[in-house]
Amino acid sequence: MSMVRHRAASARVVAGFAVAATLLSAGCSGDGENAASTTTRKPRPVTTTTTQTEHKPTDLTIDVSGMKYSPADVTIKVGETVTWKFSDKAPHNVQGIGDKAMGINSPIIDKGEWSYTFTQPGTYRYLCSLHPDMRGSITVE
Ligand SMILES: [Cu+2]
Repeated sequence: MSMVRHRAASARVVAGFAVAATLLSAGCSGDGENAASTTTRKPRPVTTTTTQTEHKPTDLTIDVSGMKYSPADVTIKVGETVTWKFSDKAPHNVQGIGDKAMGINSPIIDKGEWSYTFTQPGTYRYLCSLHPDMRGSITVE
């Protein structure tokens, strides 16, 4: 009896496998369940890894304060996400320069953050449209 309860609990841990396990135990209450229980253990590490990948908010943070972006010129890898953290007395934005950087276009932000994920290699220049002397570049390798 206690063995049956244990098997049900481990099936619930792996959500993706739970449906199959439930169907299996509904149709068969014999020794066949032991095989299902062994299989259930394998997906667990995979599920954990997926969760860690999703919890990747930013790869690089650029501070927007003192009327400048710092660091102003950075190099990242394809697929990485840059977050601009706005904390200046004046509001600013991040606006791409040229066709290539057209997708880079944040709202004007007083306090807060804005992120952009770079999926194509190249060099992207940007400025603050309110203070065009504020400039930066992202090189994506
Ligand atoms: Cu500005």
